[in-house]
Amino acid sequence: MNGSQGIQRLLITGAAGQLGKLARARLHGRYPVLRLSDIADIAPAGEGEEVMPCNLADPFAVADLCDGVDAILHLGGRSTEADWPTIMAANIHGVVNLWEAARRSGVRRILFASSNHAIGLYRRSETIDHRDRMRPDSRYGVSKVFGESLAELYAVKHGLRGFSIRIGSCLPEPLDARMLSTWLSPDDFIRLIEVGLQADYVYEVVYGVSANSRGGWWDNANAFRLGYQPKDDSERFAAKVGHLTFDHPAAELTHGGTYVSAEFEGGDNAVAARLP
Ligand code: NAI
Ligand code: 15L
Repeated sequence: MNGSQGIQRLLITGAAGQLGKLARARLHGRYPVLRLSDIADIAPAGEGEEVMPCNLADPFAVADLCDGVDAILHLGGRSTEADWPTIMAANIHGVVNLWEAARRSGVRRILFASSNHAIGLYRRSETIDHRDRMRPDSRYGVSKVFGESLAELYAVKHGLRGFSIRIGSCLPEPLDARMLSTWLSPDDFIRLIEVGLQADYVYEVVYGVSANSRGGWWDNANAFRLGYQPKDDSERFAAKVGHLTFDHPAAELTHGGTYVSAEFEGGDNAVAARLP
């Protein structure tokens, strides 16, 4: 095996989305074929690319999508909080369909875009690693817990390598004080994807976060062990956004921020009583 682990065709789901467009641009030419898929419109295929529109909630379409694929970067689905039917279709039925089709097609590894909202209920005063139990902060976070569990099941029982990346906040710049701790730069995102596509593992959980001076919420030793070397630090944006905090204690106390405070029933006493 060379550095690309013999990957001939890499499927990127969510290719029309923010991270999908980034991955498409940055992984172009690294593998013989990028298969790009989304429910939304995608820019036409260029050299070394295939475009296959697909609703992940449709098992038959997903079966076709996985045919001939060696590895998957799974970015598709609902990327923020939503009602249950929306979450169920894209992030529950969608991942079941994808992993099952991947298993049947002989796909060898799937990188899963999980989220910090799978562990969003932890307090900022706590440092957690990949072994701490998941504590989702939203319906969206529950769907990421489900996806991680599914990935581990298929890795152990079926030999389909799984790499769950609990992404913090991946965008060009942090937008508020919380993101000074959760920021994942676009360059570090690609570095972590490369580790996931190349490293030797059965199933791993890593944090998608840069080398932020204000880190400390997530001990990312597991990612470093596998070869991740983040280079960016949010600190250069601190003066710009460091004063931007939230007005709800549940948001300000926790890793998940406003995903925790949204729909939080009860006042400050309830926050103190229910957030251990
Ligand atoms: P995005 O919302 O820009 O992209 C998601 C894409 O999935 C969209 O293009 C959408 O059309 C597609 N999609 C939604 N439902 C679908 C369905 N039923 N079938 C097929 N495609 C469907 O989100 P973004 O920011 O690019 O995130 C990518 C992944 O990374 C998501 O899974 C998100 O949960 C995860 N993530 C992203 C973070 C970030 O900071 N951008 C942080 C944590 C996790
Ligand atoms: C996520 O999971 C979302 O996909 C993204 O839009 C941000 O909200 C991010 O988490 C975050 O926590 O900043």
